[in-house]
Amino acid sequence: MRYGYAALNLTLAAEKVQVNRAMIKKTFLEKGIAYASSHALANVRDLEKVLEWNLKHRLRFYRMSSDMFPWMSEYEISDLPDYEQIKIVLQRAGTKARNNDIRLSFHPGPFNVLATNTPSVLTKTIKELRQHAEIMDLMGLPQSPFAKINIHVGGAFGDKNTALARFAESYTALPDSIRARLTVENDDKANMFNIRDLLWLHQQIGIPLVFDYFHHQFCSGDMTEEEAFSAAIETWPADITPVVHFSSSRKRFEDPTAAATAHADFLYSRVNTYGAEVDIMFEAKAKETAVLKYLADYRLKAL
Ligand SMILES: [Mn+2]
Repeated sequence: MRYGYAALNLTLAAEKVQVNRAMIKKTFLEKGIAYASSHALANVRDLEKVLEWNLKHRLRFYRMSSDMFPWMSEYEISDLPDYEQIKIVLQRAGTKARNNDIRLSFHPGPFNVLATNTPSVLTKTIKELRQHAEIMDLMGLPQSPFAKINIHVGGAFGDKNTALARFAESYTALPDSIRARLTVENDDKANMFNIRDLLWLHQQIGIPLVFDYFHHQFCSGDMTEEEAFSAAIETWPADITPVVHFSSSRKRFEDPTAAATAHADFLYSRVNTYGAEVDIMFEAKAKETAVLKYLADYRLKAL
């Protein structure tokens, strides 16, 4: 069982270790890819420091920031002036991950919609997914859902079946480096995609499903948590530990005025894995501090 968190490490951020140095579009247009390149190099160097910290605290699951390369949809990573150095650092980080059984993943943003019916959105989505896969390839991470790239289906517009069919069609045409890593997650809105919908997709194209416990409360498809959990983890290849997402309600535990779907800073209940072995991605706003508190609260030991 691996425990993980996403992108920002708040403890290290206080020491200016940062994996997502960004810039506004105007700055990017003025300063060009040389500036983006120096940010990217600084980001991947700090990725190494985050992995080192994670290892020290035995957190062997980590979602890398999609913002390591600012405005990457506007260029090719290999065109960056610091590409050779970036490559060396990424290789080193990937080797560290492999040698220490650290699982690394990505979760590209919601604007990546394989189910879109807008050709320009599909083109941009494929480029962005390809670049996520390229970073993983540079790190030497496996082309399998062990190094998963997780997305949502999106693009329902009131017609989920058509969107699922479009997703399947786009998926089938993807290059191996993306397709072999892609996973899909259940949504947090009743009119979006629940595990039942995604099971249909899995039957068509074989894509593994990431079960998000919190989302399931808003979009259950009339499945119990255990039914949805069990069905989702069975979609994974036998030799790869399934991933689940867990978070607590901000509204219920921290701020009654928060949106119902908002994630809390910390984690307020213990994950029920129904006896199965899974890797847990904690989506808590207090990041690694929330995970360490969770482990202490429930007297769990990360190995
Ligand atoms: Mn999630």
